[in-house]
Amino acid sequence: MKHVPEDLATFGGTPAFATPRSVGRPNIGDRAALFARLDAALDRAWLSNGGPLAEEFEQRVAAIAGTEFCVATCNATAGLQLALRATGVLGEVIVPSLTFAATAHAVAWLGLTPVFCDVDPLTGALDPEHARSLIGPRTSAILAVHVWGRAAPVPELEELAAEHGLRLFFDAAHAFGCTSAGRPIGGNGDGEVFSFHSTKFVNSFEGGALVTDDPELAARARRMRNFGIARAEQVELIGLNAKLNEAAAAMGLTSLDSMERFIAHNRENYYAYRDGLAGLPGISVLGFDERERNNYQYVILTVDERRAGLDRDTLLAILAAENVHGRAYFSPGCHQMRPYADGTRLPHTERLAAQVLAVPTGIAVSAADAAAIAGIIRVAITQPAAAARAA
Ligand code: T4K
Repeated sequence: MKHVPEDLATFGGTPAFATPRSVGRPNIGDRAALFARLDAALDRAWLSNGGPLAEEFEQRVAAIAGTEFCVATCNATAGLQLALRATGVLGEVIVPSLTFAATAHAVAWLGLTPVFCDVDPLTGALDPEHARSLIGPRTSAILAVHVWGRAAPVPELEELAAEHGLRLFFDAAHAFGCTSAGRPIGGNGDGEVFSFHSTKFVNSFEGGALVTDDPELAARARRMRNFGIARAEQVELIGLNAKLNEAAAAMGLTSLDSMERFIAHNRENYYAYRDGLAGLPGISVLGFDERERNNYQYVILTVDERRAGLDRDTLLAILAAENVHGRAYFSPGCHQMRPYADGTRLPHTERLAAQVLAVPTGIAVSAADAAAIAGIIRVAITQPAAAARAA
C-alpha cells in the first residue's frame, strides 16, 4: 500500500504490481468447455458458413438482447456496416464524436458522411438537441453509441428519428447484457450492434452481432454477410464476408457460460474503485444506474486538472510506472482525428476527451488490485505538484 508520494514508482519506489494490470485484458472462461466445443467442430469438419456453434451463439445472444433476430458477424465494425447498407442508408449519418474510431469508420467506409454530434457533458451520451440541429436534407440516419455501457437517450432519439423519417441504429459495442429503462439493450431503433472483441467482457476472440426485430433487415444483413448469396450459386445482393467462424463461436459460447460471473466480478471492482476514490478532489467515477442491469465492463474516471492538480495524461504516466495501464478511452474525439478533422469544434466532447481515463478491470484484476490502484491515485492527487514533477 502506498501512503506518501515517495512511495510512488515515479519517485523510485517499487512498482505496486510486478505484472501488468491492463485495460482490455480478456476474460477467459472454462478452457475445458472451449476445447470440447473446438473438438466437436473439428470432428464435424464444419468450421464456418453458418455452423451449429454460430447458430447457437446467435440464439443465445438474441435471448439476452430480447430480440427476434441476431446476425452474428466477424466483428462489430462489419455488423454496423451491414446494418447501414442493408437498410439503404445514404448521404449523412449523425454519430457522436466521443467514441472509438470504428463507429465513424463504419459509416465512412461505406462512402457515407459521418456528421459529428456533441455529447452530454457528464455522461458522454449523444445529445439529442445537438443532433436535431445537425439534421439537413442529406441526413438519412442517426448512429448513437451506448458509450461505456451506459444507454444513449433512446426515447428522445426514437422521437427525433421518427419526426424526420430517419433510420436509427445503436452502436452497442459496450452494452451487451445491459438494460435501458428496464428493457434489454438490443431492440431499440432499427437495429443495434454488439462487439465480442477480445477486450469485451464477453468475447469470441473477434466477433459482433447485429440484433433487430425487423425481419427484412435481418434477412438482408444475413445474405450480405455471406457475399449476398441467397441460395447455392444465387447471388442477389452485393455482399461481403462478415461471417462468425466456429472457433470464434466456441469462444463466444464459452464466454456466455461465465457471463454472470464476469459481471459480478466487474461490479465488485467498480465498487472498490468508487469507494477508494470517494471524496478525492477533481476525480469522479462515472456511475452506473443500479435500477438498470449493467455489465460494469468499463470503469471510467474523469480527471479535472484544475481541482486535481494533475492532468489525465500525467496520471496515466504515474499509473504506468506502477505497472497499471489505463487508457484514454476515448481521446481525441473522432472529429479531431486526422481523417475527419475539418475544424469542427465540439466543446463537451473535447473536455471529456481530455479528462477520461479507463482503469483496469475484468477478471485479471481483483477487487484488492482495484483498491490498490485507487490508493495510488489518492497518493498522487494528495501531493499533485510533487507527483507531476516526477512523472
Ligand atoms: N464501437 C465501439 C464504441 C467500440 O468501442 C468498438 C471497439 C467498436 C465499435 C468496434 O468493435 P469491433 O469491430 O472491434 O468488434 C480495442 C479493441 O480492439 C476494440 O474492439 C474496442 N472497441 C476498443 C475500445 O479497444 P485498441 O486499439 O484500444 O486495442 P489495443 O490493441 O490497444 O488493446 C487494448 C488493451 O487490451 C491493451 O491494454 C492490451 C489489451 N489486450 C488486447 C487484446 C486484443 C490484451 O490484453 N489481450 C488481447 O488479446 O482497441
